[in-house]
Amino acid sequence: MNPRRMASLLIALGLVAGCAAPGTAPSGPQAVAPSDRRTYGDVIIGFSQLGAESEWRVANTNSIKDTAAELGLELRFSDAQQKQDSQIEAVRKFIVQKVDLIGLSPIVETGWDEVFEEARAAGIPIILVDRRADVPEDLYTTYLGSDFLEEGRNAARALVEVVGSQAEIVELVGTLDSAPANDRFRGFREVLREYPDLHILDSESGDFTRARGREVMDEFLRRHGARITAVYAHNDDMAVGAIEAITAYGLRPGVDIKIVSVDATRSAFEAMLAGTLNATVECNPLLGPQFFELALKVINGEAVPKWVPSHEQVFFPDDAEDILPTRGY
Ligand code: GYE
Repeated sequence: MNPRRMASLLIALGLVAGCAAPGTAPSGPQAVAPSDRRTYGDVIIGFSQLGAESEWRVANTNSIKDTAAELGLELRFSDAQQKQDSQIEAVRKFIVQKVDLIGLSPIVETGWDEVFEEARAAGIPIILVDRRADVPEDLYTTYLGSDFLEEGRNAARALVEVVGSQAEIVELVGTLDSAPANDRFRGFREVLREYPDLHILDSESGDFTRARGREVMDEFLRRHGARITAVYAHNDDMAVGAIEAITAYGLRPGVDIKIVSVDATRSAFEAMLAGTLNATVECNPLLGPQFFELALKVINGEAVPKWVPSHEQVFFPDDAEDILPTRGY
């Protein structure tokens, strides 16, 4: 095993260990008698998706819709197009429609208490999918999603692998007040504390989109020019935008400016093969099967853990050729 692969494996193991974190106590109402058990064919599930801002999100939506179709269950799907108000409206509609359970991927962490209380008063359980909401734990049944803090730490560890212990970093932050942006920001800094010569020169939101990633990177280059030696992007779409900006500026992405990002989409593997991206931290969007399995358990009153974390890895260019053909997103 080459040293890169070994490092990648160790990082992945660290991530798995990091997943045994808080809030794993089982929760759930009384289990129903076996004869009354519901099956996929007779439940209605509402899902409020936050938007379609990234490749990750498109894969996530497809996973939810395709799995529902395979299982033969009725899915009411709503796309909020990046607006929290539309998500709140969708949840209220699902309550009126008396769906059996609501899945929600909250665009931001705060501002959910009232509508979650309404769902609880109507006896409709909520499962948080992908992103957490900052509400009391009894207002949702479980959270299915990644350990974003660990992803931030892994991005920093990967950056150290790539640049050594010295760099002038600019950071493309995800959507402000979203759980992944908050945690990827914090986790990265936790590890950076051990490296006094890794400096964050600048940090700004690119809203998880390729277009904004490019604009913000243009701005960083105007401000700091060739002083920048590394980019940390909170997702691959913004990293791809940054690659475009760096190329247009006349520097070589992946060479003059090293880049580490999060998600591990097909575009990230393609960029690593082209030599323009130096590492990507996996964040798994294919949550459909796990979500509906959890949903049915909850509807049938079975206990589920308070957090179901996804298992994820870190990939470097050495891995790209082997992994790209197997990538499902
Ligand atoms: O990393 C990013 C997307 O919430 C984990 O949202 C998700 C993030 C993902 O737009 O690409």
